[in-house]
Amino acid sequence: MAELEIMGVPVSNYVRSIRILCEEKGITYGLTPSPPQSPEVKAIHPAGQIPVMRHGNVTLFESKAIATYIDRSFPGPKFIPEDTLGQAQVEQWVSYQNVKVDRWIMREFVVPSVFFDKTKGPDTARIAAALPEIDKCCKALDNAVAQTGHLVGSRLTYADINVIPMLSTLLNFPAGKDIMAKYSSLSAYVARLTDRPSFKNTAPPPRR
Ligand SMILES: N[C@@H](CCC(=O)N[C@@H](CS)C(=O)NCC(=O)O)C(=O)O
Repeated sequence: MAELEIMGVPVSNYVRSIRILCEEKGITYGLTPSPPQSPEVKAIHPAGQIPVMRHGNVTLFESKAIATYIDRSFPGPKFIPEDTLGQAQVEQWVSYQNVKVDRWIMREFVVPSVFFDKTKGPDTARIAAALPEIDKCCKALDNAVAQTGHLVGSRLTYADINVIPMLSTLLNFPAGKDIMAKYSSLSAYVARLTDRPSFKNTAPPPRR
């Protein structure tokens, strides 16, 4: 089989989710640390976003599509259930996470907290406005994992793998820790998932 190549910088939450999936499945893959909007990424993703994937003659963009391809094409445990309901539930959570959780945690909170014009400082109003929305996301996720410790059924699926890099990043910030501390089931879930070798093996290098 041709080698699987994942393209994208390791700090990206979506790149990390794809890498966690590969680790959980025991797949050997190459990581090319291409930034968003680089020529090689734009050659595959029309909007220049990461991750993108190359496998022999196959190229794909959008992390959920890449995850589906990898889960179905490679041997190892399945992280997208085969049954219709389980499959739809993974789809449901991944859509919610991409539209709400990624938006409020990553785009409206983490990114403006870390990357800002040094002469102006961070946009504190924008960051503060994200906090109640992050709280709503955490409440919904806490409720969802309370029964089985997972989002879909009672085992790890791509619904968990897609969200864990977002939630673990939230914990790097005091305001994020305060929100998480309100939700005991979600806190236990994050602690368990971040203790897995797949999470530890995909840690991005520390920021300089
Ligand atoms: N829906 C896309 C989102 C990917 C995404 O937002 N990637 C970010 C990095 S985590 C990116 O490329 N940002 C740069 C940009 O949008 O130009 C997916 O699931 O792959």
